[in-house]
Amino acid sequence: MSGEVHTACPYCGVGCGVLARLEGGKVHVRGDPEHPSNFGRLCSKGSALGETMALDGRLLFPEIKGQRASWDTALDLVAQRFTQAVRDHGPDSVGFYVSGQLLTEDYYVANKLLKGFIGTANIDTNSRLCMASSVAGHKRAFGEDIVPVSYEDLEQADLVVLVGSNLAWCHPVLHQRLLAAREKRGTKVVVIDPRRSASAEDADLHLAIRPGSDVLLFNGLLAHLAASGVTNPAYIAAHTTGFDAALALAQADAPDRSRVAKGCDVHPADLARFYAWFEQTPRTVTVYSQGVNQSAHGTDKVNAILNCHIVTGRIGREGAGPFSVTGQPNAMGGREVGGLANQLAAHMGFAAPELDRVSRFWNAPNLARTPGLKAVNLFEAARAGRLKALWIMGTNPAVSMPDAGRVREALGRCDFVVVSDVTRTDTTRHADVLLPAAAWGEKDGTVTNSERRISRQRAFVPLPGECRPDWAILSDVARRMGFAAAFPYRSRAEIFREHAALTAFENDGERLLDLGALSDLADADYEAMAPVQWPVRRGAQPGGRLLATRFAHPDGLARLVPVRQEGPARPVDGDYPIALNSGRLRDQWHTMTRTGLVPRLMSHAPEPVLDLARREAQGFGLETGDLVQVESAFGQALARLRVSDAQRPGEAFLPMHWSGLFAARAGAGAVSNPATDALSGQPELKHVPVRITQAPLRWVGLLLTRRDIRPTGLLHWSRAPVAGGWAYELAGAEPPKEGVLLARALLPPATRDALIDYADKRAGTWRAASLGPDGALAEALLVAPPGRLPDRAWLLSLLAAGGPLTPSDRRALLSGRAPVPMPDRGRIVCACMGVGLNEITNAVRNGVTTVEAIGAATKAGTNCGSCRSEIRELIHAQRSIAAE
Ligand SMILES: Nc1nc2c(c(=O)[nH]1)N[C@H]1C(S)=C(S)[C@@H](COP(=O)(O)OP(=O)(O)OC[C@H]3O[C@@H](n4cnc5c(=O)[nH]c(N)nc54)[C@H](O)[C@@H]3O)O[C@H]1N2
Ligand SMILES: Nc1nc2c(c(=O)[nH]1)N[C@H]1C(S)=C(S)[C@@H](COP(=O)(O)OP(=O)(O)OC[C@H]3O[C@@H](n4cnc5c(=O)[nH]c(N)nc54)[C@H](O)[C@@H]3O)O[C@H]1N2
Ligand code: SF4
Ligand SMILES: [Mo]
Repeated sequence: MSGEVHTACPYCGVGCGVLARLEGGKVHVRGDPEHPSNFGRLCSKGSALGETMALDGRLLFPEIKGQRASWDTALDLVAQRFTQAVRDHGPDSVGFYVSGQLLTEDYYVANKLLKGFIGTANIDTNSRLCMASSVAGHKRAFGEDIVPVSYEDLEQADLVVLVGSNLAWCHPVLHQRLLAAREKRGTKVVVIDPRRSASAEDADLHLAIRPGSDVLLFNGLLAHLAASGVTNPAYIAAHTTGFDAALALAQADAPDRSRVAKGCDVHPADLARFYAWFEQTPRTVTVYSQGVNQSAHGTDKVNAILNCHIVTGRIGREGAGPFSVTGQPNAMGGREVGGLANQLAAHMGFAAPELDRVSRFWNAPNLARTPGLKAVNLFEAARAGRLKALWIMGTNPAVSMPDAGRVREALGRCDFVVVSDVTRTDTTRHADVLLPAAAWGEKDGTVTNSERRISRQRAFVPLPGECRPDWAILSDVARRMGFAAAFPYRSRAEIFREHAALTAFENDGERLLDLGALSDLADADYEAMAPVQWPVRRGAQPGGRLLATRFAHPDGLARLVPVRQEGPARPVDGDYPIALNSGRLRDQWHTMTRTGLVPRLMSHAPEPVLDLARREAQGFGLETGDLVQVESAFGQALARLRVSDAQRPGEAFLPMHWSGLFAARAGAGAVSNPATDALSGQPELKHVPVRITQAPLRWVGLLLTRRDIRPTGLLHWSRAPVAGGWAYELAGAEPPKEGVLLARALLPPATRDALIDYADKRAGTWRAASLGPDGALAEALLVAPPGRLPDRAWLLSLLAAGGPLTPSDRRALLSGRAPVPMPDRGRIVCACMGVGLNEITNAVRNGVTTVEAIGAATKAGTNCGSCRSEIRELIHAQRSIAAE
């Protein structure tokens, strides 16, 4: 244990405990066996954390207009420009756009500075794209944004319903906990998702509903529960209001089951099975995530689900409850401090008594009195010139916002843009002032996970360059703007205590968020703080289930909210006939700023791939491997096509991850619709009508290089880190001769003459390579007509080997033929053990038939387990090919 620091994973909202240690200049991580979120487990991303910590590409110094500047100059400028904008145009002319990846202390200071002292509520967060509909739904039903359940409930449930949640890939350790519990108690798992996701692969029942038809499905369930007599009249009478109206609208929406089956486009028998299981299982947990939230009717979807739990009294009890899982490591912490534009602070809003209370607590006479602009409107205000100064922290809106092209335009037009980040991104390109923040492993503070558990993230490496933690940067700007008295912070502990005190301030139990017992934590206790679930009231046991009988509305009753099924913000039509869905891949985190640097994480999905339903692929004459253009009314993207039986007819899926640093134009953001839910302001990121056409390709290429470059002038490129450097896929619409010139221009001028340079005019292929001064392969470039690139395994092995080439390798480079055929492992399926697709399918061909036996034969799936559903699918697929 010596030298190991207890910290928490900076990726998903599961909030796994990590033990990290620096040894021999390398960071080693393992799961913390004592952490109650993961008990020692980590997923593929968490286990690769040590590989993301190299400093190349890190921002190490402040910059003004791209030139290095001192902290003093940079912060003076930020303070001066924000002050000037407020003076000339009023407080609403400035804004912050922050992130669920900030620590609670950072978040608290940002919120207090803008709402309390600058005097505008124009602070919004990437949680607007993520959790806003759940927040709005919780507030409507419960009176407060409360997640009532704990992870244990998932293990104690007999039925787990995953709605719009790909838990297997997005909350992998929680999913592994669920699967382990299922082994013991036979839990049934139902997945409700238009797409056959990895989670659906593992489920007992998958309802591939029509996108956006969740309200109808749950209205039908509510009507069914009422008709079958499992609603709980005593509970409804004592603890809720609105039952009759909610039921009446549900019955009008879903008069009979066949109407629901038709509307949701699922088999009536499957629907009946789901309804019967739900009806018969008191211990039911419904997990929901972005398939619910990221919709123009996300809030109604949330309430449709909550209604079914409330009317059966299945809330706040062992093994029962609705469970909105958070995405980011500190999405929950951000909601606690009030990082959303329509929250004030500490679960308080803008009602007069709350304004009064917070302004007295902060001693802030200038407190913002009304909600501020939500993300989409905030950027629109910047585009329209109303927002004069914008500070972006810990998020990459140029990639992750819907209609991202318009957001880039907004960033270009805004007078003054400050970006705090740890690395260069598509957003930092627009920064007037760029501030280098402390990254994971360097920063220190608290985060709250999906089950309301507060954990410490601890530093275990020194701050590199001139990096500083976000809270310190913000406090310095606050002081420079004249608010020194309110921002005296010298440590994170001081900030945390103040935040905890605010949650308990004049709180006689009406706000469930209460961290009162932590408000006088000594510095040493803060340093040593063990994970703790809130509430942490003075004189009470911390944590536990919430909302069994008392809700946070003033009358203590839950609201049953009548909701009606509505269509998508923009339906498909003749011009844009395909419904495009978007979301996550197993081994990538968001815009790839960290996970995109790790070869073994990138190898699961090395290229941007669009999954398109077989029916449309056939109709359009498209095949797996084609490069396709995806166009919506908002923008376009280019990706490799995969014909998919996991998509419903008429539907396609594009990962959200690719940014301009990893591909020419493969981002889902540019294509996505900025239309939002009227209540929550959350955009409909899961549905946009598109058309899909073949890209006009005349040549393709592969560049292997040790350099980190960003090609320009090409129709298409994408890249992936590989051992020893990068692999760039290139493609163009020009005649191959011009393609060669374009591709060649990517090589460094100095080495262009020192190339092995060979063209086979008849075959239309061309290849080049150069060696570094050390005699090792430095660059290799292949250009060929589409589909004709030679096998690359050998070239990749040369780049990986790194040493001087042998004479036979040199001869082989000249001849273009590998000296010995190299086995191709194929795309990596198991990232932990590095096992490729071909190794697994070979094992199946040799008669291996179970996931366990694949593990024994190849080691695949034996570490974190997140690839096991994919292995199961591969076994099925291989065996059905064999059976044909
Ligand atoms: N590997 C990985 N894990 C992550 C992240 C990551 O980047 N990578 N990010 C984290 C974050 S911030 C978040 S928010 C979570 C997100 O976690 P999830 O919400 O589980 O992930 P998504 O892939 O965005 O979307 C979930 C599913 O919603 C489905 N869906 C689309 N439309 C509908 C619909 O109309 N109805 C229903 N019922 N389902 C629909 C999609 O097909 C998709 O499978 O993941 C967290 N974990
Ligand atoms: N089409 C489509 N778009 C989506 C989604 C989708 O499903 N489909 N999902 C949406 C969701 S749920 C989310 S949460 C968003 C996520 O989208 P983003 O928030 O834009 O994604 P990240 O890549 O995580 O950006 C985080 C940035 O913060 C930086 N960073 C990391 N740590 C720190 C720190 O301590 N301090 C500072 N200052 N910076 C730091 C990282 O380098 C990175 O640039 O994307 C949304 N966009
Ligand atoms: S499950 Fe989430 S928190 Fe746990 S290791 Fe994986 S990414 Fe990190
Ligand atoms: Mo998210």
